[in-house]
Amino acid sequence: MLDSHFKKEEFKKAVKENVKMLYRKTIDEATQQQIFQAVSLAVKDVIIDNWLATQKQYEKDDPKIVYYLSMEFLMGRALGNNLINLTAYKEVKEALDELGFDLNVIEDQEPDPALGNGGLGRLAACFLDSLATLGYCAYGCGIRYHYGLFKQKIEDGYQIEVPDNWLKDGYPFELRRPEYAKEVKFGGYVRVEYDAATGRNRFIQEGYQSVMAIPYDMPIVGYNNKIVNTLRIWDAEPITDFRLDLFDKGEYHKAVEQENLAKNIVEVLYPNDNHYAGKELRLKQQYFFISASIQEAIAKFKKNHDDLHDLPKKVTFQLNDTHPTMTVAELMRILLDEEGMEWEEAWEITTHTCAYTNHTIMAEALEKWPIELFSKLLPRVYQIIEEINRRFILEIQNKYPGNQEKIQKMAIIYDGQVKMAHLAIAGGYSVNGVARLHTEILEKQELKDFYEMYPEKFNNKTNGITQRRFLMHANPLLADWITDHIGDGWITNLPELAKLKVYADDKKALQEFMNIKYQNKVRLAKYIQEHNGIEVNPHSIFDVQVKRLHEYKRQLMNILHVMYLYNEIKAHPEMDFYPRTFIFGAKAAAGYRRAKLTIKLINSVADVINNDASINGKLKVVFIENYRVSNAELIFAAADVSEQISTASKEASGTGNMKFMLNGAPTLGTMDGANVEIVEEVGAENAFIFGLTADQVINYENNGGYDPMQYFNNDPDIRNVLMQLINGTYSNGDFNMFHEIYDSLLNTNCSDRADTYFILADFKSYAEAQKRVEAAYRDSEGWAKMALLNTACAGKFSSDRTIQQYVDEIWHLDKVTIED
Ligand code: H2P
Repeated sequence: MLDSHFKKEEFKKAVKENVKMLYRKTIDEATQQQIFQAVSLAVKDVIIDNWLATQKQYEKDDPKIVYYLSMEFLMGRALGNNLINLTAYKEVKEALDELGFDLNVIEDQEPDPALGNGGLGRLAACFLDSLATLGYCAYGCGIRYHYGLFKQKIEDGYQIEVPDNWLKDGYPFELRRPEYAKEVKFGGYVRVEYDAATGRNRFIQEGYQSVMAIPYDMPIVGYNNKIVNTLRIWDAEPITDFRLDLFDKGEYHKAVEQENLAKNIVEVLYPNDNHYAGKELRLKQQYFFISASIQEAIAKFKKNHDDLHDLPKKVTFQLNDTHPTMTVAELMRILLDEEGMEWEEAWEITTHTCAYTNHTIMAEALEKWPIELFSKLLPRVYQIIEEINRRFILEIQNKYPGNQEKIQKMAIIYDGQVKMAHLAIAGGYSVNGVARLHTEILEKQELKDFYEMYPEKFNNKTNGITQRRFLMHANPLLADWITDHIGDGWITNLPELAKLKVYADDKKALQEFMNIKYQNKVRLAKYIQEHNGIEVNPHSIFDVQVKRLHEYKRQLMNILHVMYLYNEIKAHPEMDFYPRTFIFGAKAAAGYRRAKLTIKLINSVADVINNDASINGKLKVVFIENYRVSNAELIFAAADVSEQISTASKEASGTGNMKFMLNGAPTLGTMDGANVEIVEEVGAENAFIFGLTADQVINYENNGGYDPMQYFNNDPDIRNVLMQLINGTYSNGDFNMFHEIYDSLLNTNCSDRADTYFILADFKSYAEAQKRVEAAYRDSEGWAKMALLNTACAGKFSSDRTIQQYVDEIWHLDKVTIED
């Protein structure tokens, strides 16, 4: 299956040569990091041949291109994944063995490129994998942040953020492409000039500052098909290192400013997904990468097409959330100002080229930029948005004559703010949600007015994940076992997993399946021992919640329930209790106080429980430090129970839920996001569902009537647990430490509605579902069957399926195969 020139002996030779060339060392003298670099370079060499061949094929076939525009790409490590997709993993492992190295250890040398916060960025990464594997021409476009998402350290139970200098040793899988550099302009003013020749005004931006956007390309290797696509991330450099002309004119200050602009703009990823903070630098980042990406896309199009009116036939810009919405205005600017088009024709092209994905209904995420900030930073782009808005309001008036309320609710510019979601909807041809329930909520609730106006634009694309990373790479034992039983078709056609269903009553198969789970639990237990110094029992139930820390995801409900269980065990020492290990992993946005306090609470509860010898290790709590793609892979493979417990209606889709399912962990969750579809696939009897429905939550939100105090007053278990937040049980007698959390639930002195996320309303039904989990786990054969059926029914949740739906229903791309 390997490229013929990718032979073991040659590969070993290449590694040795690379070590020599890069470090003037022999292989025995090199550090593991140096070996990683040398191995990666040898792998890159193979990739580059395929990359070239892919480019040639694209030039020949001229397929339609999708540009996936995203502020975030949470790629995770590339070496192992590239080897998997080159179908060279086992061979390279052997080759390295022969050289005396362990591939796993070498892989661990790679920094996790963490250019994203959570699900949104990881989805983008899975999509790139599927696009390449399915043979579609796609570019990911983003930012080459010098610092990715912070590294999390836990000190005294608190999260400490440490900068993630992922580029410090050099990243072997990137390629600097200065030949495609683009200038991006900020600030200044717009001079209008009448052009007698055309009879039109020309708009010229003057007095601006600018930076050069320099692309770095990363290869995206398709699975076993020789296709290599490109993730293009933009770095910023000053136009000239030292603007002597300005310096001479005494404008030293300006020259330095320009240099600083370049330095700051790509310095760091905002660690605040789902939360709009209104920072000027963030707006600069957005325009920076969008302007560079769109300029480059147009330049590329013009290289082999004469008529820009054909752009929608050949190009689609997919906007990953509203962060890249500037695309609409920037494309208009290029078509109007640089290509000399009339408004109507430019608008026609733009609205057939841009498409928008919504990832959340959380109001805090809605991007609204103050017009002063916006118009000062992007004067020409702002003018264009004003004109888009003027025309859009006319359209609304036309459709709803005299209806002022519609204008208030739908205008792009209103109340001194530019509303990015409205621009994205008006300026594109598609709006999609990321799970069926989420799309329904968008249509009926959040974006109702827009849905009524443009029903044809709305559609659903339920998220997916790539099985190449989250099964093949993450769980090689299970991957091999599956292939032994049903062949390897599942690697590119995940629904084939359904063939496993025939083993649901096969005792031997079930035992093998659970034995693999056990080995993965041992692997994770070792990691926990090494990283947390906590010993966990691999025979206990591994109950896992890993995801960004946010109140709506309700890590708090989980830990409150652990406190409740602990109370139960203490009160009834004789109680038959199946040993449990509750595992958490989560980063909290640096400025999100309550989320950070929840981390402290989890760690404090862990401290008390893990050190209480009287409970004989029946309960353990582990907070895994620095949750990220690489340790996620270990965690998913080892989980028994998948905690997906968001307040119904709040989690747009979730993708972790799919990764757990694929690895044979049943869902303990609410009917939220893609959980609904997971239950539909696997059957309600193979999941543990509890809690308010989305309709019930929305009803409370719209009509009131929820009173958490009632639960506090009427339920002694709940009261007991909440009192422990303020009586020092978990804070060495400090009554104040967790008071804020207590207040947030009961509103004794806090301003927002008490218990915004309905934790007390769902608590008992959650605890009851947890009891069902325990009972089910005791029946080991029944559990094994349930676990296996989860894997067998995960076929729908491949990002290959998601991407094929985007292609069929939104993008209409052409499939490409590489001719030998
Ligand atoms: C978000 C949503 C998830 C969704 C993901 C990808 C923003 O991710 O909340 O429900 O699955 O996008 O569409 P996250 O919360 O994990 O950062």
